[in-house]
Amino acid sequence: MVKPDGVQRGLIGEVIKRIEGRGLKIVSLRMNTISPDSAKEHYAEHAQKPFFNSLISFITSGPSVSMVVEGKNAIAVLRAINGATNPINAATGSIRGDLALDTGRNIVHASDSPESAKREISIHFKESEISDYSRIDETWIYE
Ligand code: IDP
Ligand code: MG
Repeated sequence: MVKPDGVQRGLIGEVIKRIEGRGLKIVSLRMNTISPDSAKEHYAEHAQKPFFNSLISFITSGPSVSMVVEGKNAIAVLRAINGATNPINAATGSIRGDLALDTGRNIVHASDSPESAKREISIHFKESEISDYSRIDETWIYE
């Protein structure tokens, strides 16, 4: 997900470029302003954290771009593309390491396990909105 700060800062293309360039496949994509109910469901694991209310108001404050991304080790690779949660710890070369300074404005979200990916995808997308296709360069990305 490109969070509202990423959209406002004109970084949608920058995020997508890094995902596509790595060889990961975008199989669904949408811009919308997430509803408070969906946001609370999405971030349910953080409901007891002190930053929960500000996180929910931030993530629902304007349009964000949600994607479903597939590929070999997609979760680990995408989280490395994003970088550590706190940008101060994010490697240079990652999105957060190159473009962010504050944990509460860290531009992107990515699921942290296959189970959370399944759960989060079901909050943001219908099955019929996910495309099943091959990229023409797959034989040059995968051995
Ligand atoms: P992640 O986005 O790297 O998976 P999580 O620990 O799952 O990180 O936290 C979800 C989001 O909540 C973070 O991306 C960040 O926007 C926000 N967040 C996490 N910890 C803090 C904090 O200590 N202060 C403010 N916001 C936080
Ligand atoms: Mg997380």
